[in-house]
Amino acid sequence: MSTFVQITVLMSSAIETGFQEKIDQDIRIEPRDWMPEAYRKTLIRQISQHAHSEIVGMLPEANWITRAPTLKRKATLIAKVQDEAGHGLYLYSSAETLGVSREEMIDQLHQGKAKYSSIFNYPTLTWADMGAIGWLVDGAAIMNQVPLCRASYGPYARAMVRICREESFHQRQGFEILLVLSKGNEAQRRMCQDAIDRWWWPSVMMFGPNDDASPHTAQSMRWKIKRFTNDELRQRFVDVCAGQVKLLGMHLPDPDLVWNEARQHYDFGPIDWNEFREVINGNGPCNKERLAARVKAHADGAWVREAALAHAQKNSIREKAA
Ligand code: FAQ
Repeated sequence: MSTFVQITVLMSSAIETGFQEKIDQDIRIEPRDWMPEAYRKTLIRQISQHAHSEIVGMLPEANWITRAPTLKRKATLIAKVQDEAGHGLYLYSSAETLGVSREEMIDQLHQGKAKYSSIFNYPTLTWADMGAIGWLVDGAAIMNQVPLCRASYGPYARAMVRICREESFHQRQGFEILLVLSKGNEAQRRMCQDAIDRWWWPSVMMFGPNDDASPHTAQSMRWKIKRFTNDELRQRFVDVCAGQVKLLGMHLPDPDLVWNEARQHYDFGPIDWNEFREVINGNGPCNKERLAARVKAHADGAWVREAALAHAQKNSIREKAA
């Protein structure tokens, strides 16, 4: 090895050590800081998947805006769906600071190359599903996302602060929908239990594969992108929901769910990882419908983007002339 190559190797390993030391000291990494290519790619992968999830996640709930039972419920649901759009936009902006364009990310989604959360490939069959999504899906999202407010990458962590505040409101509105149904008549109580039965296991799967089958967790923990493992967060979620479901007078559809005094946690039954794999590989109940709806919405919105661009260009010409 030539002296020049040796010096270059030594310098880059010193830079890499310095980077990890910053992470270990909880110093935030900002867009202009040096970062290993793998760190940048991991963040682009996770943040863009997260952004896509927020955007595709609008579809199952949007389905019920026209059928919400009261005007107040309709207004709340519209606000919630709009919040999810906002979350998607903050997250795309945050990913853009890593050098990827929004168009590239959206293209990857539309071509079926980028993942989004498995949960949004399930259908919303009744009004109670709006409650179950808020309570369980937003509940799982918060459990996973509050630690992301302390992620090592500044723009991601800062975006997560506002997102988590809004998700917290979403979770409560969902629980309240179920609470009202749980105090209703026999048909309403059945609808409530049925929604919990259908959304429980897909929500448990949202946390991703078990730690020993998760290719990214160990490195993401070293880089403090993730602060807890998939299984740690899943366990917390099960523990919280096992308590909350009692307030509804309902049950979680898991005969193996039992408090384990020694572990100080709930034990729970096996997860159907085959179903999870099918869903993330594009074969869930609604994958094709969701992607087609996204592609159509993007094409239908082309004139808005063109008009906004033309307006911005016109303004900039006027400003220069003034
Ligand atoms: N669905 O090694 P890991 C929301 C993939 S937002 C699909 O464990 P990682 C708000 C994973 O990407 C919900 N794919 O990976 C809302 C990887 O594939 P790749 C979204 C999944 O990244 C509520 C492979 O499996 N939240 O709900 C899933 O370390 C209501 C191996 O997995 C976020 O995105 C899954 N569930 O950990 C909106 C939070 N799980 O890329 C509307 C940020 C895993 O190698 C209505 N993301 N995979 O091809 C994260 O925290 C992490 O990315 C995990 C996965 C925990 C999701």
